[in-house]
Amino acid sequence: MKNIFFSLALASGLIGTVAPQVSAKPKVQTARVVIDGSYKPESVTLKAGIPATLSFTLKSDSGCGNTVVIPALKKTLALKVGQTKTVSFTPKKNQTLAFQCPMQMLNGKVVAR
Ligand SMILES: [Cu+2]
Repeated sequence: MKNIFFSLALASGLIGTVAPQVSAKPKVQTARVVIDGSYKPESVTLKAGIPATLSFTLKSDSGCGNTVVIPALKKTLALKVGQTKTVSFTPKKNQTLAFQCPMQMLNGKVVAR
């Protein structure tokens, strides 16, 4: 990645005018959803292009809400009370990812900007 940037920067004459930003690690953004009969919050906003970790914590027995389905990621998380499970992905710009119970009675979403 660094080499590619360097070559591009050289080719486009950027070197000398813009200092390359070489960060040690890519940033990771995190978001949490608590399931307590409903999703709290029901809508999560993430930044596009930055790796994200989204966690679901089951606070109380929420029936079929104990299972979270994220169709866009082909993920199904089965939770026990007190348990937290996470999914990791990199949201794309203007992407909306739904998360829901298997019967789609509980509905939440991740919006990437
Ligand atoms: Cu349901």
